[in-house]
Amino acid sequence: MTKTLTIRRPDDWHVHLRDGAMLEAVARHTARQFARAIVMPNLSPPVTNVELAKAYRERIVAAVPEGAGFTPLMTCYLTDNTDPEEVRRGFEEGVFTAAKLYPAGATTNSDSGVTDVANIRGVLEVMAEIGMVLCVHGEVTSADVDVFDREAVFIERILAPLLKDLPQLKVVFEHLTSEEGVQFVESAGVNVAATITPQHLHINRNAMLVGGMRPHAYCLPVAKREKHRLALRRAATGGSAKFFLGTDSAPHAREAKESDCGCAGIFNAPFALESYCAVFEAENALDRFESFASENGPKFYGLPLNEDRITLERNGCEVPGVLETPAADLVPFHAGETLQWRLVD
Ligand code: OTD
Ligand code: ZN
Ligand code: ZN
Repeated sequence: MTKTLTIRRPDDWHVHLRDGAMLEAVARHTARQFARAIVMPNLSPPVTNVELAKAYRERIVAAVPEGAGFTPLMTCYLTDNTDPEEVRRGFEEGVFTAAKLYPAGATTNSDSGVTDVANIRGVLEVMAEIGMVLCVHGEVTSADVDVFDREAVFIERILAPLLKDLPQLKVVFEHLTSEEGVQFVESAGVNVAATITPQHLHINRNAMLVGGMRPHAYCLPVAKREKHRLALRRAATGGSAKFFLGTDSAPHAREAKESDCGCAGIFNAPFALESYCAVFEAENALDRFESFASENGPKFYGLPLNEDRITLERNGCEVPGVLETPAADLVPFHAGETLQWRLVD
């Protein structure tokens, strides 16, 4: 008999849905798997105020197949000039679920990000006061810091001092990639949690660099040494409520990745649950998959749990080598592989 796993419908607490033709091409994949998703605001230009977020939310809803029952949760892109009262208003009106801190230059479309957290002190004070979540891209950008060390240095230089200064602030350390990150989140207060992507549970930096350069394994923060991947697997599958699902699915056209300066980002939305499920099975932790995927996130955000259920079947799932879409050819995470679990539609 085929093994099955039925769990509360999960949410994706970190996704890039893009805009225009790319949004049309990718939104369906997220909506098929998840009830809600925290939508990252790094469009060009970025989603920096309430009006832009409302309009973007409408475009997302229009791009999702009818009857999908999918709710996008919007985030505000913080800049050096963000008005604290705009953030408060967006949160109180139910437009913003969270705000996003991109250190300027840290990742795709982060040039308008924050150059010094001191510049958003007023915004963060308001967020701490109203209980609004700060989503953090936790990497420093200084040229003198090695790209593999940027997360650990961010903790030391930025995040630890920030939480000392504002101990009530709710922080999600996004796409955690390091053992130092895991230890920091575990030892911080209940107001600090983290998302973990499928790729950082599956691959270490060898996947990018051994046997040739593999642009489809390149994302930011970059995958690190094996010991970091193992720490992330322990964190995700260990039962702590501080860690939850956030795919960081970040589609780019195939030719933009396979280039002399390839874009960062892994497109994992089409088979995200299948990918996570493989990890939980390998770690003998399928009984903890539901809390990671469907409970810890909403509890941290103070949102209700989803009431409907999804089922995964263990009868094989072939991941295509490429998805041809009107927007672009997209190479998904696990391209050409067979995963064991498959989401039943
Ligand atoms: N990382 N690519 C992108 C965002 C993320 O840092 C991230 O959240 C992107 O393309 O938007 C990536 O590698
Ligand atoms: Zn990021
Ligand atoms: Zn991201």
